[in-house]
Amino acid sequence: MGKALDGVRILDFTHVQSGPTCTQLLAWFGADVIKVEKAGTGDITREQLRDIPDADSLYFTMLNHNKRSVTIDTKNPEGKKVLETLIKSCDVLVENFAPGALDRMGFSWERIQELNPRMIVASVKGFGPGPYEDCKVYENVAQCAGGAASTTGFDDGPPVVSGAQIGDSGTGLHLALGIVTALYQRTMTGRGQKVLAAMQDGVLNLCRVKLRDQQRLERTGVMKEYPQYPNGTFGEAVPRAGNASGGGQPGWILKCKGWEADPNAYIYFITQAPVWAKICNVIGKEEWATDPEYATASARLPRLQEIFAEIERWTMTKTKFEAMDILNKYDIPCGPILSMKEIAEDQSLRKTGTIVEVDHPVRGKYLTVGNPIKLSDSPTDVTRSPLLGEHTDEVLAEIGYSPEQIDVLRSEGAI
Ligand code: CAO
Repeated sequence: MGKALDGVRILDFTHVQSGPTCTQLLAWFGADVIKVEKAGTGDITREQLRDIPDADSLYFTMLNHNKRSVTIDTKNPEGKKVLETLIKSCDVLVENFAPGALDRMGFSWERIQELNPRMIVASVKGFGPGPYEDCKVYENVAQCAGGAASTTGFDDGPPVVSGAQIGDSGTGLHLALGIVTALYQRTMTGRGQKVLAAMQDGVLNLCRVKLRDQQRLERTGVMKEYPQYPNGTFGEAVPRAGNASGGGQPGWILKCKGWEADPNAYIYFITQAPVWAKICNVIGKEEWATDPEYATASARLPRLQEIFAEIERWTMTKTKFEAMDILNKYDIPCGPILSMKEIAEDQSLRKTGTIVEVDHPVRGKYLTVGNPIKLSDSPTDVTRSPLLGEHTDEVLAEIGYSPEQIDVLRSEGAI
């Protein structure tokens, strides 16, 4: 079976996390992704957080599947010529260098357009145009600048960053969508275009509900589904909401059996209004289903803490999986707090290809997260990340270089 992006060639100048997640997705959809790296060192993550000496780190291998690697010195005049040939033969150039680095290499938008007017140039930057546009940015900076940190954590504690890499992988996702959209527009216009995904913007897009709440707060001074209501105070900005649900159905994280020893023996419990009577039955508080103090969603809002404490008395008598089994029978929305160990061992995630075991010639077998997006006509086969420069000769031969020319380039240090 073919792949959705068969025939699309990507010149991949990405490094670290945000850019590589984007090009990895495109590779999984069938694009030929040619990763350009510095000779000798390559993507800095190859050696970061290493768990096996001299083997590419999991940081690198888990973000660079299904790609080819070429090493080119982009500051060497002959290396630049190789890149010019590559630019002419590719559809998309993806980069997440610090602001200005691509221009300093001599590959401005204008120059790239001269070489290939169909080229789409896609960039991740920390910030869009404005006071911070020249800043280098990493994941947590984006989480802080995009509104995630100020709205995450508990009211009596400092801002907290999320384990989910919404700044890096989140922005990579945004960029991937921008790229396929630009490819689609190119089928009509014949022209390439610039695609920019700023990490601050990507995080803010994922924090959309918090900007919603900022405006609700300014209008009403209070948000009744927040844990600050009714006893706490609201300030001028959206406060940290602990584990409250971000939507209209109140939820909280509750202890389950074994919580004293197991840091993840918890369940997320949502008191969804349509199943309120069933919740009352399950926890043995049948009277709450008809008591006007508890029977309606609005009557419950000032009593959420008391209600969750009562539900927790029930969840503490069950393991999180026992509680799930019971609650699911009644269509009560809930979710176990799964540890990474439990996720790694989950057989259903293995079956769907969301968790995949990959073999690597240097590091051996390891687990990775496969393609989370499943296309029925474009199945994903996850293949290992490339060794540094593994495909330099192969790719140069494809764009017309003879073995002798490749030898000369190598002796000049261009590749
Ligand atoms: N050959 C020769 N030189 C190369 C090269 C190659 N193949 N590939 C890259 N380089 C050079 C670049 O030209 C640049 O040189 P100059 O600074 O002289 O122009 C240099 O390597 C370093 O690039 P960089 O500035 O992007 O890298 P850094 O380690 O200093 O910064 C980062 C890293 C991530 C902070 C920065 O790239 C950035 O802000 N990127 C945009 C935002 C982003 O994606 N952040 C997410 C990172 S994941 O947490």
